[in-house]
Amino acid sequence: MASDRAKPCELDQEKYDADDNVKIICLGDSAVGKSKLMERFLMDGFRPQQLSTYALTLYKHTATVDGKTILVDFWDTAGQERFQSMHASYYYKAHACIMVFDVQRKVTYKNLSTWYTELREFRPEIPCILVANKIDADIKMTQKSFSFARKFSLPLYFVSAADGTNVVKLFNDAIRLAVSYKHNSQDFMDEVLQELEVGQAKMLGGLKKTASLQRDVECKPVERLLLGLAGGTCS
Ligand SMILES: Nc1nc2c(ncn2[C@@H]2O[C@H](COP(=O)(O)OP(=O)(O)O)[C@@H](O)[C@H]2O)c(=O)[nH]1
Ligand SMILES: [Mg+2]
Repeated sequence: MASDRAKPCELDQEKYDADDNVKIICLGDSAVGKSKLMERFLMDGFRPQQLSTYALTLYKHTATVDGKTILVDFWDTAGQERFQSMHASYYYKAHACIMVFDVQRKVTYKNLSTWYTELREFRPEIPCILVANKIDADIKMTQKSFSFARKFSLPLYFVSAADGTNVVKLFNDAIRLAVSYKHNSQDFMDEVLQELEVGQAKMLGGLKKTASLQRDVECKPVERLLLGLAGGTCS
């Protein structure tokens, strides 16, 4: 853990109490693709603010949710995750969490439990999205079911920062979840989980009818996402 320092002015976190401000944090092992995901989402005109003294990068973004302008700060680590732990101020006042693992490195999936435990220590209630990144490198991984997501009822998104699959959906959903958490509402999380469940049921039904679907290349990002949850196959 980093040592305690005086709160820097760039990090005035009281602003996150304001109605139109949300803070979304990103967790996961080194090199799972956290920074690349943010850069991919914010590609057009992102303004990363490197606060190297604090092992932190802030990505500022403006979103519109239900007609309201929302100022989003995405918090990204700058190496502190190597120590498998973040400073308490990283979690402070966060409204949602994006937790990433790399489908090519099993250990990053195993380490999710350490990250999740620490997250819940500081933020017991905030929405958390689980992200399986780098599916471009191994598309078969989208057919696997990852029990960690089920165990903690976390929505699971299969994404690729490299080719952009599901990235916009992931971040837009994270923003909506952060806003609905702020408004004390579970509604959008229910919607997200229901969407995944319906997709799963449909997929399982489809698989009963058709033993083999020969359309891997036609899979749309959202289908891939649902396929993984269904433990189904797309080829
Ligand atoms: N194939 C592939 N490589 C990725 C993807 N996302 C990130 N990477 C690579 O993984 C490495 C680590 O990415 P980075 O964003 O720095 O990880 P971080 O430490 O979690 O922030 C870099 O070499 C990236 O180019 C992806 O979706 N697919
Ligand atoms: Mg990084």
